[in-house]
Amino acid sequence: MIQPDASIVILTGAGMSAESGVPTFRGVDGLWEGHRIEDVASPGGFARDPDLVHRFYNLRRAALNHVEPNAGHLALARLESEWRGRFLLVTQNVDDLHERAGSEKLIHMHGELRKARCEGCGAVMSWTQDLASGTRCRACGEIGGMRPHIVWFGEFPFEMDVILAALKRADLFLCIGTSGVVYPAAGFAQIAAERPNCHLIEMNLESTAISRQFHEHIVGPAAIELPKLVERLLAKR
Ligand code: BV8
Repeated sequence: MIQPDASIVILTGAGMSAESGVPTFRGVDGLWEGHRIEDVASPGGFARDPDLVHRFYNLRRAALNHVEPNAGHLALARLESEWRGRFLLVTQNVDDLHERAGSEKLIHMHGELRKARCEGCGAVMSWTQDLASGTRCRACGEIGGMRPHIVWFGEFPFEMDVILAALKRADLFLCIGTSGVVYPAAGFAQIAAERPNCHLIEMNLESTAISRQFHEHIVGPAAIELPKLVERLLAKR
């Protein structure tokens, strides 16, 4: 029974954006143009072949111009705006569909496709065009230091302190559309479960590497199941 003033923490993965037409990682078997994604989305991969990595992100950034938030994104934005208790949405996704649906209490723990960062001066800036090795930093004017503002494999995810604090006081942990393979996100359910009365719900098309950690499983597409779950949660107020 989720109280109306309960504290909710939500984690989303690539399955959240699948019905918007954004391919999941498992969907491509973790490969892109024959490269293992861990090799492309890594500091080593960027050092070895920066233009290959820029191309990987340029294609995905450009694809964002042709996708829209789905009913699942809109349902989470509605829950945030109408929920009286604490609310935090943590996404592993680097697309901007949650914010375009209206979500505000949102952390992109793995970064954002539509942002770039200068390794020279550290500036993070909104970026919708292509990036390349010769791109000049808009802040310091240097060339050669620009990279996607993305957390690669082997790099530290963003705002882990805020996320861990929220998990430790969560009354409901809802995990949507993630295969539960990538850490530390895959370990969040275990942290939430340490709080005695926290209720854990997993929403996915299939069981995952972390399914056994959840009390409740909603099997089905997020764009269909999430609006129904939000309706249920808000009806109890
Ligand atoms: C870290 C940005 C230390 C990039 C991403 C060995 C060697 C080296 C490293 C490691 C190692 N073992 C473990 C590690 C750590 C590593 C890791 O976990 N590796 C894995 C491969 C084993 N992790 C890291 O390196 C992380 N950093 O550990 O730093 C640290 C430790 C603790 C605390 C602080 C620091 C950094 C990881 C971040 C990497 N960057 N993204 C980019 O996007 O290009 S990860 C990227 O892949 C995504 O962000 C996402 O997290 C992950 C893909 O996972 P999912 O989102 O789950 O997507 P997937 O396709 O797998 O699954 C989709 C699911 O949706 C499926 O279950 C499917 O059934 C479901 N679905 C599909 N359609 C729908 C649906 N569900 C509902 N409705 C639908 N319609």
